[in-house]
Amino acid sequence: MSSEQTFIAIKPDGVQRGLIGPIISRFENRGFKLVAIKLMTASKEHLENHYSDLSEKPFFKGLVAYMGSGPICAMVWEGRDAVKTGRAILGATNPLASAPGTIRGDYAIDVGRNVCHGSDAVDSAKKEIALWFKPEELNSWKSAQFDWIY
Ligand code: RTP
Repeated sequence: MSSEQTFIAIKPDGVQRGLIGPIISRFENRGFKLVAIKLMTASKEHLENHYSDLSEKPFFKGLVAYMGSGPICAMVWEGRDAVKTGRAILGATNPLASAPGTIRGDYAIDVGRNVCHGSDAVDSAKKEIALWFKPEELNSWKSAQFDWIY
């Protein structure tokens, strides 16, 4: 089974609204394997680094302030097509365009409070995982369920 990893983060609004459990369940239920997880209040520098490709956007300063306003639940999930499927589970960036059944389509209304983040490409997933986690925080384990999911 060819497998990849993606970085998924429950943003401060998702944590404050008690959505950690429901969001984790969606990834577990779909058949992905949790490889790393931690609650972390990120510094301004860390978030500016994470969103460096958006630094020229008018919403950048507000985005960094929002993301630093409380703890984030940072995770790494693994499985077939984890990056692309992870984005599909999250839904479109703007919750008004997110389909019902997606996380944003079910739990959000405002693009500036869209509950969760997911890597948009395999390369960015690698960079984001390296930014948010030390190598020793990534768990390598065999999920017994994989034999039944794949
Ligand atoms: P994310 O990185 O959070 O998963 O979001 P994304 O790839 O779907 O979207 P991206 O364009 O990278 O935007 C990052 C985050 O910036 C906020 N945003 N605000 N017009 C606005 O006010 C606006 N546009 C984007 C959102 O929180 C978005 O998730």
